[in-house]
Amino acid sequence: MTRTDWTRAEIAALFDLPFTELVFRAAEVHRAHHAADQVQLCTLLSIKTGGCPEDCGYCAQSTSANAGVAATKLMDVRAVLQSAAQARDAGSQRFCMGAAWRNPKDRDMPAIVEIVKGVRAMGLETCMTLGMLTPKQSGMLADAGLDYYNHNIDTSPERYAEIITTRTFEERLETLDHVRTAGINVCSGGIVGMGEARSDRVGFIHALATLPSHPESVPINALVPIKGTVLGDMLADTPLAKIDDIEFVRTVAVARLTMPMSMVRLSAGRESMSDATQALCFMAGANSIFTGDRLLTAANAGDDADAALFARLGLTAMQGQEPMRAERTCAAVSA
Ligand code: SAM
Ligand code: DTB
Ligand code: SF4
Repeated sequence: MTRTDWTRAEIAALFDLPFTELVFRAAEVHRAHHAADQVQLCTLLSIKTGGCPEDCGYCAQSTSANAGVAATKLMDVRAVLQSAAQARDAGSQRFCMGAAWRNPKDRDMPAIVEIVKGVRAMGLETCMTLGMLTPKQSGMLADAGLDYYNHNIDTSPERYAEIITTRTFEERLETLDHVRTAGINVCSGGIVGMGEARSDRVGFIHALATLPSHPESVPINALVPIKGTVLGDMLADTPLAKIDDIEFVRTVAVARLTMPMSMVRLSAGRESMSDATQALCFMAGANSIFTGDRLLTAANAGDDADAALFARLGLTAMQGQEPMRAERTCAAVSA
């Protein structure tokens, strides 16, 4: 039975464990619920880039940033399907499509629905991240057969307003609730390395692990510091704020321990991560990555580097599907 009644003190105590003990415990939990030598491959495509009215301090696609990202319109359905076919042929299991929107407009929905149906018909799992959704839009995506919706909580509730001022943490939870209610699997995680304190990492994992049901996928991104974004520029000025690799691995391990059934994705930031750090993340329970040489706007490790890494570590690409609906919890948030 997975727990959704974690306390912050319990999560802080996990972070405080001796590193080898923490990784050992996380590896045990990983092996109890997953094939530990298999890693899920997901491919990202930005289907609508830039010009976003939100002011997320990490993001190159915000109109508040000055990162040289040109705004585009929503991609043509056929072009999206072409990219999806390439991803499938490269061995990807899930195709994740992102749009730089605060929320989709109702007039965007028919094209989005067509994209979901088309990608799904190719035998790929579908994931979309389009910003905030209404219950009606969530229902339309569910009816189209969308498998996952990505909507990150990004950091601790108390730090949220320092990173994003154009929406609230509460609004994030509302969309997650709409998605869950519509019957779509939830993908939600966040970013570490934004100059936060360990207590924020505790609060971030606590918020995810005490949702009424754990997200089926939990992306843990290491901040990609992009010049022209608030956080990218801050980190360039204060390099000491960069997160320590061991602390990053601890975060992955605590996510694995508190959300045993979830897929924990080692997401953005792998391009500048050593093989040794990535190996520790896989040891600590990460079992999913983004493949390809591009994330949304930033560079990713690339298929050749990943093939070499997998060969070096004896990892294989996950085939077929993890259970479509991960175990549901019934414990109250904090009874
Ligand atoms: N606009 C949608 C939204 O915000 O929900 C979807 C796209 S948004 C780019 C998806 C996620 O990417 C963000 O929530 C954030 O966690 C992650 N992300 C964005 N920029 C990043 C960066 N520079 N480094 C690491 N992660 C980043
Ligand atoms: C997630 O948690 N990470 C992905 C995906 N969900 C959409 C996005 C990472 C973006 C990294 C920065 C960029 O490419 O602009
Ligand atoms: Fe917009 Fe998403 Fe970037 Fe925030 S993270 S600025 S919502 S695209």
